[in-house]
Amino acid sequence: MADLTQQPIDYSQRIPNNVDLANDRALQRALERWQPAFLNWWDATGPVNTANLQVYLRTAISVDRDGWANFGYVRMPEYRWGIFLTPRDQNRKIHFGDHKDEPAWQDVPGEHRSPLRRIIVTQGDTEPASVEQQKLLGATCPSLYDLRNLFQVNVEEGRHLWAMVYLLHRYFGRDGREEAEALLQRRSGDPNNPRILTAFNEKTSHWLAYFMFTFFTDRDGKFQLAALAESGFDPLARTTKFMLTEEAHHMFIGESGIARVLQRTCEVMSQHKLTDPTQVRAHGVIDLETLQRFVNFHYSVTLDLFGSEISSNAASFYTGGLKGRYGEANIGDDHSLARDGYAVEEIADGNIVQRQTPALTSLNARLRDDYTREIQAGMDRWNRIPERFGIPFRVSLPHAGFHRKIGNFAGHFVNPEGRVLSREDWERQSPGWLPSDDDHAFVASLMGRVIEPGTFASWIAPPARGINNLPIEFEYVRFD
Ligand code: BYC
Repeated sequence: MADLTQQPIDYSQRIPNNVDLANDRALQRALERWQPAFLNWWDATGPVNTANLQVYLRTAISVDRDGWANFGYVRMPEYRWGIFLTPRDQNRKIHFGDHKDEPAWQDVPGEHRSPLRRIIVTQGDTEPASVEQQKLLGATCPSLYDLRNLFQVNVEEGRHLWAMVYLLHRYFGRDGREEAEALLQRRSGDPNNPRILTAFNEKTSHWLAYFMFTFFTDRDGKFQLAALAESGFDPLARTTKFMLTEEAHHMFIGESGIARVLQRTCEVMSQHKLTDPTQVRAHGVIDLETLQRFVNFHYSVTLDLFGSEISSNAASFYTGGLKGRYGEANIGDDHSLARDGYAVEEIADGNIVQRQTPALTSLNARLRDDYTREIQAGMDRWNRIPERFGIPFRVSLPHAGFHRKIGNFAGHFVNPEGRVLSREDWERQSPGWLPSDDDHAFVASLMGRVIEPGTFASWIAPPARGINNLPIEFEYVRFD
């Protein structure tokens, strides 16, 4: 039986935590110096005009599987960002790579210091980036329910930044502190000091993009965090495990958000017997063709977040015991991958072909394929909506090679069906596959600020139920 030691979350401290911060004065002081910089960053780049709002938010009160969340009204700047790790299992072993069966590390092994720091910084960088991307959305919320969910995501992404900053300060000395500062200095979309990964420099300028982002990109977060939750570096595994419990709600917002858009569009199409997208738009809802173009964009941009299909970085993260596979513990092999292969697609002589590659170097491709399976399942659920209305349209995923900037397909022109095109053909046809300025302008024109409790914008159906079993018309945000 594993011996689980756990500190309860201590909210009496300036930085709530369950890592016994009070007993490490130097670390506590360093983090207390970082805290005002974080709050300044939140003020400058977090959700606008929220200082006086009271939002019905959940806050972590325990890291137990059941009931970690406490719901109540919180003034946004008074949200208690803190440091929460799942309990330590004293007997935990590394279960893959060259260090398999050795006890999990409680400190950073010197040889793995630099790649670990890099993984933690890359992960940490995405969290504030997403808050920056979503900064203006509150001004055009389709309902109080949605506004509350947006702010819940924003504060939790802020907390995920804290999670990575704790690791940097606690385990990486001066370099870690410098990286923690740099995390507050880079800005999404800033050409002079951008966020690290491309998708986090794209704009999230309206709620359709936001729902797509939470469906597609937050789910990359889930898969990357799950791979890090396997890490031999135990503090990283424990902190990402707790982050995953928060991530589920973010992905729910995306999946249910798009489902509600589909529902509303299909209602209008069916009621007025419409198929022509121009007519659908004239009724103030988002036509299915536009929705498909946004799917094409967000899926392809998110696939780039998995890195190159073939990556020696990924191989050495695995053999080093730093980053595992999705569901590593449940995979029935020897967890070394030394002799295994994996089929990866690439382009040869103008065609997409499958090539057997070493399983170790194709770990990014494998994680991406695991991700795609889950995304496809979500889309199958979406497609039940037009089916119920007798509408033949089905949303579909473009081929993995479509519109890619990283990996085997970068520099090639692949259509959504997976056919390799010439540059000229791509330039002629691709405007029909990706959201145009006009699509963005149309979607933006539908956005307005709906803040009457229980009321929803015309382009989106209400959710099936409210938050924490409360009615849909509950006052989720108070404007005092
Ligand atoms: N953009 O060997 P490669 C989340 C660079 S989302 C720009 O293919 P590797 C969240 C790469 O740095 C999850 N550059 O890649 C969601 C390298 O550069 P150098 C975030 C890129 O290292 C929503 C070169 O290309 N977490 O949590 O195997 C809201 C070749 O790299 C990109 C993580 O990503 C790109 N997309 O894998 C909030 C986990 N991709 O060294 C939050 C931590 C690659 O040649 N990160 N490059 O200069 C990792 O595990 C790895 O860094 C990656 C890349 C999987 C991202």
